[in-house]
Amino acid sequence: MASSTSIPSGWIDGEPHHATGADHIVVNPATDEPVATVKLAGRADVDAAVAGARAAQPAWGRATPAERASVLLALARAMAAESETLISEEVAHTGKAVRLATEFDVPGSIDNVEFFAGVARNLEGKATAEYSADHTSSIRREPVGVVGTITPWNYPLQMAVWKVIPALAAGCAVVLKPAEITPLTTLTLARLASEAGLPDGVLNIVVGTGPEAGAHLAGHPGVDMVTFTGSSAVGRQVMAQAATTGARIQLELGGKAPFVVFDDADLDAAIHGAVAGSLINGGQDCTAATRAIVAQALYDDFVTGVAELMSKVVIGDPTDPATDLGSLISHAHRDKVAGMVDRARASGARIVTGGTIPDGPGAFYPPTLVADVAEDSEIYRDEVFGPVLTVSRFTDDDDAIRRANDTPYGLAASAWTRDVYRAQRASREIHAGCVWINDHIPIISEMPHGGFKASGFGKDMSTYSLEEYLLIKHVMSDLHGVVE
Ligand code: TXE
Repeated sequence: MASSTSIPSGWIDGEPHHATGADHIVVNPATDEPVATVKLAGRADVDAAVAGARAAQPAWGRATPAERASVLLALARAMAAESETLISEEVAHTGKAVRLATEFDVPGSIDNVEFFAGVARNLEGKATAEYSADHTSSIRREPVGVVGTITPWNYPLQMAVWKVIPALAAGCAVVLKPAEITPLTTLTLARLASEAGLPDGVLNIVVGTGPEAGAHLAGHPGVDMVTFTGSSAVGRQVMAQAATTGARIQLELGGKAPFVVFDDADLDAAIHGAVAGSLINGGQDCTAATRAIVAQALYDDFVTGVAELMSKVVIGDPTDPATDLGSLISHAHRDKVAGMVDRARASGARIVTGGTIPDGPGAFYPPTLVADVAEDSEIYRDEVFGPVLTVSRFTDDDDAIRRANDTPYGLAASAWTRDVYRAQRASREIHAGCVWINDHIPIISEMPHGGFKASGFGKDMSTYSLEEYLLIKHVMSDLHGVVE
């Protein structure tokens, strides 16, 4: 994409929307080169998008499941036909490795669209429930209405799809504000949806900043529900904004996933799982393995094995299919990651590998293993969101579970053991929305994804996600005259 490319500020009522706000330059963080320029959308643009969604929602809500499914299947086909565009845009504005975009972001997004096309046709209420001798009841499922969605920059396409598609399957209309630093694939998704036959106004995009467009959308009286993926701090602000209108909310916030290795674990599998699980998307993944908590007996071998494997990771040009790890999202974000590692080093933790910013352009940061971390240290407690894994020891199983749960977050976790009872105990006692056993990271459309505690509430993906976008209405009819 040429540096001079000017892109729309959004997609409203089935066509590109051009706002008049300040210019924002979308930068490729792997090269520091400009990718595109966008005029930022503001409050008036959000108002126009919400008005478009309100006008379009009733008819879309009345479309049959077959009609909605047919549009979603056409969208999936259109995404597959333009997957090269989606992949190159995703790599250009995030700096992520093309292999990840090719094997995960784009096919995962297409699969999610296909999944909800199927789910849309299984949407059932309940007829003729009998709660009283003189009445008959039915339970109707109705779309929530207009959904305002705010998405982050780490998986721009997948996050948009996870929020938008179940809403569309349920019969809602959507106004989506992507992170303004990664707007490309969200705009393409909206174009493809229109080309696939989605009625005008059912999916609207506004590319603006969080405090301006995002805050206005979250508190908009024309929005019935707000869904958000991002930081815990902003998630709380979004919740407060939505509270001003009483909109329903769903929040997927950060994580600090524990990776618990018991002394009977398959060490080799755990080492590979830790490296893959901590470096996924440069660690800019809310479910990434961040805290390895390892049995004393395996600790030294685990540290040596992980460091060795991390040193083999190929970091560099994201467009090269041989690259494992591209750049982080920005220099500012890399400075945040590097600062946390530097402070860990200064406070006595051992940087076993990585931990140094490489020379040259791009926001690259190497795979980093930080051993012997204190339980009260910043790097152990706070979300780093970079290719950084900490490792610490536990004494016994009680201590392992206590450490796993010793975090405000509760999104994802893994336990590594060959003992079925230990695995069962870990899966019951670790307080997180997802517990993997002997694996860390698989994400499949059927899986409910969403956290506990400071990681938010509600689910993305899975049939549970569709429930988020549906109202339950009880209709009760008096049968006097029919029933003696
Ligand atoms: O996220 P923000 P940032 C975590 C991760 C990362 C940190 C900060 O630890 O280092 O958050 O990232 C919009 N009202 N995660 O600052 O700000 C914003 O424009 C309404 C975890 O980029 O939360 C963007 O569209 N909206 C996470 C979205 O919120 C507002 C993924 C997310 O940005 C707003 C990303 C406001 N006042 C970061 N302020 C995950 N759960 O996967 C900002 N936004």
